[in-house]
Amino acid sequence: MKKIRKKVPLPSNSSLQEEKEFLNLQNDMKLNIPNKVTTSQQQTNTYTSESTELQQPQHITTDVKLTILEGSSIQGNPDYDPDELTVKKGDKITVNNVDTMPHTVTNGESGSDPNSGKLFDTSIINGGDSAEIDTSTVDAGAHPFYCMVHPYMTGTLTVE
Ligand SMILES: [Cu+2]
Repeated sequence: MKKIRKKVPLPSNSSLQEEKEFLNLQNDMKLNIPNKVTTSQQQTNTYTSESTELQQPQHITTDVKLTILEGSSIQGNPDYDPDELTVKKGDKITVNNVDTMPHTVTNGESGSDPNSGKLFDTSIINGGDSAEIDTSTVDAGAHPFYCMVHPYMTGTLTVE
């Protein structure tokens, strides 16, 4: 019994050492050859995927800014900046009213347009406040918009 107990740990130790050496060999092999290749492939893939995402902006939701300029309430003044805004469907538009007067961004030609406010409508944005337009539910196309308070303030939102 004693002899067996002494003999049993010896081979198990040696086999453990062999396993460790074998693992070390495998690690060495991985480190020496395939890992270096993998590392450079990963770096290449990272750059490739980044440039791919940039080339396919429909997968990225962009935060687009629309500014209601100071003095917009006075007819003839510049109002929406930009007047013609183009976004990808799903983009979020942040409307900043930097004027001191309340304004809206409401789809339609005017208040008498039967579709007025049906595609998007910020409702009243007080001076200095902001609002958001979610374009994920807006059909592709060119949509005129106006301000319900000052209907001479007009612009066009194009959703691609
Ligand atoms: Cu207005």
